[in-house]
Amino acid sequence: MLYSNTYFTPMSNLIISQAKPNPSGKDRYKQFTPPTELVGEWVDIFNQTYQSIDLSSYSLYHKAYKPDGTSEFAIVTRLSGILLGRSIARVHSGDFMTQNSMPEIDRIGANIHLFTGKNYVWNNNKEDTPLIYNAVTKTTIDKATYDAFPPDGVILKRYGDRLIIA
Ligand SMILES: [Ca+2]
Repeated sequence: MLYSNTYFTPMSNLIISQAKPNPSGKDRYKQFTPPTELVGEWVDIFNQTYQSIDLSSYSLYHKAYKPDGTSEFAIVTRLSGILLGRSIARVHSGDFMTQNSMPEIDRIGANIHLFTGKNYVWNNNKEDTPLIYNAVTKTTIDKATYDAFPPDGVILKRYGDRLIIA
């Protein structure tokens, strides 16, 4: 798996390496959410170590805003599966989809694909912060923030503690 070492990488075993928080297209058509657009909303988690990691100890969180404008971290999904060393797990919104059914941009660049089973979750009109939490040790493993209004269909890259347009 190609992974650029030019990214700043904190000394955590798992890091948020990329995100595509705004799938290309309109996202919603009245009540209908096209599955091939929903699967295009994702966050990549990179195993920086050379050992396999059991992801079931970890959960993915994001910044949820309340009506008064304040925010708090809310769980997106519990993770699952074994992530091999130097490999990437892509956490997609929506239900399970075979790789053959995914648009190429959402399929390539990841070793395993996980699904939240939920609707869109990553904020578009406000900043958001994917965060990896170890529920066993009760520690935050890594987090990275992107600015409000991420461009349509763009993969944000990790730089420092941010996810930015490369
Ligand atoms: Ca969109």
